[in-house]
Amino acid sequence: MTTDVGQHQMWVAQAWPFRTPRTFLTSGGLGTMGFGLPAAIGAALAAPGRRVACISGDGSLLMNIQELATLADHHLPVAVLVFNNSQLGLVRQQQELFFRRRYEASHFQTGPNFAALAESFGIRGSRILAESRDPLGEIAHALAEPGPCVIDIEMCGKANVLPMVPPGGANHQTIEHHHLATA
Ligand SMILES: Cc1ncc(C[n+]2csc(CCOP(=O)(O)OP(=O)(O)O)c2C)c(N)n1
Repeated sequence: MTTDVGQHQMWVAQAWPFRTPRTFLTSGGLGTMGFGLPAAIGAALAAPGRRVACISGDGSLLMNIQELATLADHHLPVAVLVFNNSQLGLVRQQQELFFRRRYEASHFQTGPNFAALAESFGIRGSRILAESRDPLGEIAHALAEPGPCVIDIEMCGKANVLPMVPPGGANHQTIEHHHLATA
């Protein structure tokens, strides 16, 4: 499992049931957007035959989207799941919680169709819409086929990742609930 940087990364860290050491490749600390896809390619090359998932955000994936060509060239079993909220979600969350909802440059007005973009690189692409009645089933269906794929998953743009440590704060100042942050 690899990730990029943002809300999707925190959700993976908080919710994915990791069982084996060294199976979570993520760019923490001074986290670098664009890390996820090349890291997934590296993981797939290092562990032949194993399925690798890269969970990314619509902002982060665009930072190294050209690596879809490398993925296609090597035809590696990497599934890129885009948590697509049409936002730089973690930036939006911080503007909401710590900057009195002064939103600036955190909402995308224009975003690509990542499934079509994948197809243009010769990689299978699919799209899960917010109205889907069976998103997990659709994701499982897309993952069932071998080879590389990009699954563009439309997300709610209002969700916040909690708990979180506020910028400049220490771990004992972790925010657990939304109302604490906005009080
Ligand atoms: C190269 C780089 N530029 C800027 C940042 C600062 N930054 C951290 S998270 C984030 C937003 C990430 O947005 P997205 O990839 O869409 O993920 P989301 O938070 O929506 O899940 C930004 C701009 C960074 N970590 N790396």
